[in-house]
Amino acid sequence: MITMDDIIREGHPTLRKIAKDVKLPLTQELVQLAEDMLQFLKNSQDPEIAEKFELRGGVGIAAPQVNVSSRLLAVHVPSSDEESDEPEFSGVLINPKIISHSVQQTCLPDGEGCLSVDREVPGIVPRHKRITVEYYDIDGIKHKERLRGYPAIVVQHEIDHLNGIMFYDRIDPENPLALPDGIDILGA
Ligand code: 4LI
Ligand code: NI
Repeated sequence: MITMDDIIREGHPTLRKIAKDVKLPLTQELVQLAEDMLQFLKNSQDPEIAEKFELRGGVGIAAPQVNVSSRLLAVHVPSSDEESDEPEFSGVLINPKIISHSVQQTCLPDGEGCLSVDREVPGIVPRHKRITVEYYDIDGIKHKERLRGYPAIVVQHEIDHLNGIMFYDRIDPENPLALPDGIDILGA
């Protein structure tokens, strides 16, 4: 299983590389990695497992964060309503590509965190409010998905990792907490 020891931290050169396209069908090695990454997210969100293995909670992880420079990521966004066990969005995205997006931007009210960043970096991280993303799943099936809100933000954060971009690269260094024009705050 993947634990925090497998996750590389800022300063590691792999986090700044452009990850390579994944060839389909996936090798058995990459199938295992993809399954392990999704399981890591589920484990990190389970209070007992997270405490036992000292996992930090996450809703997204990209292969470069486990030092594999391939265009593959996992997302597991739990349902916002307590009653439902159906996640809002969950899966492995291979060679993901944003094919269109809204002009309207949004951001998380409390900023973004990252499993590869062991500090708080305050600031507005502008993201597209809605995206249409094309990707392949573990079985090599092509998907086209329209996402909004939190899942859209998470997928953009993880696709950034495939391109060597860290969330704080998108914070205005002059005025980190100022809300630029055309950006709303998610949930407000
Ligand atoms: C434990 C169990 C407050 C502070 C609120 C934790 C289950 C921050 C938010 C979680 C913040 C779960 C998250 C992300 C933020 C903050 C990611 C806790 C896991 C909240 C996910 C990729 C940015 C994603 C909303 C500096 C590791 N995740 N919080 N940002 N949660 N989580 N990001 N921001 N301020 N990062 O971190 O997975 S996109 Cl579900
Ligand atoms: Ni990250």
